[in-house]
Amino acid sequence: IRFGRILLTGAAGHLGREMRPRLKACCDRLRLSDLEPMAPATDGEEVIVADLADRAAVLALLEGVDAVVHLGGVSTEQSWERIAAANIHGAVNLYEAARRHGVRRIVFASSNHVTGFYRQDQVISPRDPVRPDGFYGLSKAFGEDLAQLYWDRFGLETVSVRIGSAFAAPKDRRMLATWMSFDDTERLFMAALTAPVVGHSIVYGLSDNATAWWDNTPARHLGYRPQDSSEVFRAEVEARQPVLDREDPAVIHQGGAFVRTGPFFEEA
Ligand code: NAI
Ligand code: 15L
Repeated sequence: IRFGRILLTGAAGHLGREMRPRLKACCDRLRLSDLEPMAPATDGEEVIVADLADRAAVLALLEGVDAVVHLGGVSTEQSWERIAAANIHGAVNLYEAARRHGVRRIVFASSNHVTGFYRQDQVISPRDPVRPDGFYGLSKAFGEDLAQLYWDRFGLETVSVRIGSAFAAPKDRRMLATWMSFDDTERLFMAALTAPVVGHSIVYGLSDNATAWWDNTPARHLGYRPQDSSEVFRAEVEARQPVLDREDPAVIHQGGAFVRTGPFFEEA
């Protein structure tokens, strides 16, 4: 499948920069947007600086768009005000603009922090109840509910990808379970964009890691087949982090350090 115009939000970010050339390869025009400056547009690209919290700007941004890969937003635990502006108001602005412009499908970068308070000895699936580990995870849970609402009421399809840790390599022992390579991220986004019927589907974003806490069976219809594994990094990662404090909530829970960081603690 080749797309007409895809909108990539969060294009100045870490994952956005990685996905830019990969998405460009599957569409005629790639519209790139972020709050921050981006590399200038090349052939077939459009670059638009916009704040997701700005309703009018987001309405204009979605004009002529066929599908969206929505990576834009606050990506860590920060003040509620910043999270609410980008991930709550920004998400509502995006979905409402997408509905008004007849966009068919959105791939939403949700996060494993939607279920960060499950323990690392539990294997969960997208059907288990959410257990956000902070305001950030809570805002992503809101984004998933928003996607469900826009599917149920308006037939706007979404794949919510609860990304684990999408980095060049796992940074610590936890990420041996949560890691998703950039190539697998591309495979998962492509599967989410092209699967014939998705409604609102939720899938965890991880590679074919030897240890994993997430069972993606309910999302098998997407046809995502990860090709990479964190196992090649295990020896090096375990040597770098030889001892784990088993009393530490960050070691016990799937969300890692997110379960004990954030504005709650800054105010204490
Ligand atoms: P990032 O923080 O590098 O990129 C996010 C981008 O969104 C930034 O360029 C930022 O300027 C932009 N942004 C923030 N607020 C905005 C606003 N109000 N209006 C317009 N743009 C705004 O994060 P990263 O790692 O690239 O992640 C991309 C997405 O994937 C994020 O939504 C993040 O929550 C999600 N995610 C990423 C994971 C990872 O391992 N990289 C794991 C789980 C989720
Ligand atoms: C996320 O949601 C963050 O955006 C990312 O920076 C990582 O920390 C990731 O989760 C993770 O859980 O490793």
